[in-house]
Amino acid sequence: MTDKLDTLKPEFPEKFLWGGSTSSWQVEGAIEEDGKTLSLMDLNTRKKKGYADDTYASDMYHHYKEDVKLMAEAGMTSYRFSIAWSRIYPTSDGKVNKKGLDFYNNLINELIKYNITPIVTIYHYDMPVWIDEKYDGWYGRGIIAEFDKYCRTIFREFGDRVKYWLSINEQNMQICYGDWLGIDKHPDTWFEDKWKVNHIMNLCHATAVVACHELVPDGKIGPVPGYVPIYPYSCNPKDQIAAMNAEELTEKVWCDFYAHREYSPFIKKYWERNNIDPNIRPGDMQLIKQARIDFFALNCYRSNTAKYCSPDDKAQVYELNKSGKKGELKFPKVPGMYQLVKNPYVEYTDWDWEIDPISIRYMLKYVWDHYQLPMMITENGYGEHEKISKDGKIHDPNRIKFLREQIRNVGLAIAEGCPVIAYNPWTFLDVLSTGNGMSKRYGFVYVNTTDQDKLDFKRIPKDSYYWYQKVIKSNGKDLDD
Ligand code: BGP
Repeated sequence: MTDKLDTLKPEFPEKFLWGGSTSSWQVEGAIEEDGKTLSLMDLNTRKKKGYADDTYASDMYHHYKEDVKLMAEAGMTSYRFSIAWSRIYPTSDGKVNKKGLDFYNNLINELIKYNITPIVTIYHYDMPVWIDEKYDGWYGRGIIAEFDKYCRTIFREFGDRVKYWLSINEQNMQICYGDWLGIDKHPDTWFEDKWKVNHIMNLCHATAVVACHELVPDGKIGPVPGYVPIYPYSCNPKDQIAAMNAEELTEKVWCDFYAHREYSPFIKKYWERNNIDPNIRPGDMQLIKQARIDFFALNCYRSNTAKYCSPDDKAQVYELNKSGKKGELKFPKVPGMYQLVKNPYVEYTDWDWEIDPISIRYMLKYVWDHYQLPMMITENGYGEHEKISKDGKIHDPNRIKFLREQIRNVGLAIAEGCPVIAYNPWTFLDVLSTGNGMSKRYGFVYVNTTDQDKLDFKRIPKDSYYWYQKVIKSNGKDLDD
């Protein structure tokens, strides 16, 4: 395993933040309570057969005090969560919803009471329906001014206590897998449209960065790419170029943009070759140039492996495993660029995700080498089908094994000189999975609700909760069971 790879020992700095991560639509519930209106995610989860809808999710809206207490008892020193835009601005009339602000003020105050540092995502997939109807969502430039207004409101309201801000969750994944994450409205033209949508997202990211630095004293802000390190399948030089192509088109294009505040030569040439016009207008690049990020927040669950794909090959879209039965995932083929393939050196989860703890170390080293910015882990975790055992407990040895090796590799990256501020695995408590509702659980704490039955939302700490408590107490030194 990884500890035999070399003689290094994992290290974690003093005051390292040990936390957990969630997002509003996956955890809160109360989707039409206290003035909140619906988001597209609220509508989507209802449409997907077999998935729990998020009317209740984990009902954190009503359990937040109990949940924060559990975080504190675990010893957590950070909590990464997102704000639901449609709780703050529920309609197009421009009026802020006081009760929405109250909910997040109360949550933040509760965290501060226990010395838990809030890390707040501004946007985590939950587009307000009214924005979509009025401006065509991410397709129209009208969203930019509304996003700016929303950001300024939350920075003014919470910026005295929230110093770490995250702009848009996994923008790269939203663009790469637009159909899955619900932003691709016209599949026939998505190949070109996605770069226009991406540019609008970039402008929103930039307004958030600029406004944060203007309004939050000592505020720091960064993007949250979804990061899947790509290995070449073999030492065939063609596989190496394929891996670099895959890396560019799924993550590097975004990371380069955030760090350098301009589009990379790679993507400009790609647009040129493919006759793509991302619709960059006068003034756009000036705004982008001002958006100097403070750190990278990184979500990392797995790795991918890339192989040469001939230009004459047939294209295949990425079909994710939506059932949790091994073997359903179909890897993509992008003729002339790359294809992804199974990695014979790693094991796979029931959802065909690579179990590869070294990937997180690789990512931290890669991002540090390329951009020299501090980093924090905002997602990393192990999804599993889970039930309460006969003894009333939840035994999750696979999660402990997975996280232990991931944490060890974060510590090894730190020992090699990578500045990492925080580790916030997905998730603190069971939340709705983006693809699989409550059938795919990630939490340290079990929430008693299923896709079929609402039940009582009772919180039951799993074995991994007590294990993580020890890890935190020893500042990452004690990783054993
Ligand atoms: C990330 C998202 C999260 C979360 C996680 C796990 O990409 O930011 O919102 O859902 O993936 O994915 P899933 O729930 O599909 O297993």
